[in-house]
Amino acid sequence: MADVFRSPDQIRSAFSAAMSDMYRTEVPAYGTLMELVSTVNEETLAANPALHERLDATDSLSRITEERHGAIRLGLPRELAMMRRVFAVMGMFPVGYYDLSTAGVPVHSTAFRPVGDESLKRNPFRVFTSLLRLDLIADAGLREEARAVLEAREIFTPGAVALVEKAERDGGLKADDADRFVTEVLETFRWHDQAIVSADMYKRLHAAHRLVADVVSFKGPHINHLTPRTLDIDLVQARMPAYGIAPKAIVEGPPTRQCPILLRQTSFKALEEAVSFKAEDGSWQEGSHTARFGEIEQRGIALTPKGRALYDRLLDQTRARIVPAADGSNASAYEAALAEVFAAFPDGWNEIRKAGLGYFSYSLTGKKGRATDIETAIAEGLVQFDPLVYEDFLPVSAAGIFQSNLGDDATQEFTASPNQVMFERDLGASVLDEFAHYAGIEKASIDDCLMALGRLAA
Ligand code: OOG
Ligand code: NI
Repeated sequence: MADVFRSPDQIRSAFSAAMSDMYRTEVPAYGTLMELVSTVNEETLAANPALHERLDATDSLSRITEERHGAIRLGLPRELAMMRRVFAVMGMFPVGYYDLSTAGVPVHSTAFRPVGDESLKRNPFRVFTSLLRLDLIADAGLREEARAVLEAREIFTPGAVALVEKAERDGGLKADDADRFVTEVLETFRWHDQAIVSADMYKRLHAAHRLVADVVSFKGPHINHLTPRTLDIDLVQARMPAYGIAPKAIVEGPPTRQCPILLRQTSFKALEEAVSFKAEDGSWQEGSHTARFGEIEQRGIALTPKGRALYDRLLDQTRARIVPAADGSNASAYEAALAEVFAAFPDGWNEIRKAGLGYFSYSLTGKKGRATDIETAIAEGLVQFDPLVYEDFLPVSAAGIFQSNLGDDATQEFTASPNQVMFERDLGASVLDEFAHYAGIEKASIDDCLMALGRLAA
């Protein structure tokens, strides 16, 4: 059928691939990192037949090499609201609210990502999307100047806007339009080496906060990193120098474990890139800007509120003992403390499950038998369980990633002021609760098993 709509999953996959191609051309080190990650993933799978088998059995193997997240920073509520509509066409919806002001970064954020088991398996591409908190800029004069610059820019092409409206009106996009949509929307994420402000204004924005300069000075919200998923982040981190890439001092998140939990991330420092600023007389003045970097991540099991509370407590305990220094001088002491404190977090899948710390997906083993509750079914060997992958982000880790790319001078204080109500008003929608979402996937898998066992038994 020629006039059938492209599925949002297909559009997202095409967009993710196009973005990866563009970023590889713009930031060659990203391509190098992709090669390193894919080598390490192949080695890890070859050395772990059991992991290979479970990833294959849960339909998760094929998504891994294609898997990545990116990040952008927006300037105005209307940009955020339009971005929500753009991502919706690709089947990506806002999940979670992250307040980064507590960590000295004047933004708050959400992650646009697919929801639902099927879509995640097809392609889990996500974009961490931040909105600048102009209200946190202390200097009222500068704040209004910045607002005026942002008000005058238009980050979406007319073609992109028209196609979003068409998709909303018709309920989808056909093949031709979907292809044009990908091309048009990609423009918003492109790097621009000509600033839209003068060198003087850039300097003043930069002095307020480097992130303010990054958001306000350019025509659009250039993608600032694209992160492939690795199955062994310690190995990638160790090999980065041999590939000519200098990693940040420590891996953010939990320590190395048998059973990976949540998310571990590391990055390489932002590149200093040539940009030009427009002088009063219309001539261009050479300068530089650092914003774009590389990052890798290893994803583990999604934790329940109870598991997450334990994670947060143990991370706090570690950081009360030792704060990782930006220059890496205490990196091994920090890693040792982290490992020691996290010994309190069970490190076996069944222990994690029994303690109600993580979310799992349940499936039939194929063995015949009867059971009316899931624990009996597991005990009888009728049902098996696999960890559900954590699809979201961690605010402390995100702050660490922001900071490592902003330089030490950027660690300034803001009054902690989470404002989810304001964020959702600007977004034009409420964000999904990540816990409810994982719990729903888990419950559906249990219901499916019990229904099938009931039918088989009948
Ligand atoms: C986003 C940083 C957060 C992550 O992986 O936690 C992030 C940014 O620098 O804009 O991407
Ligand atoms: Ni990231």
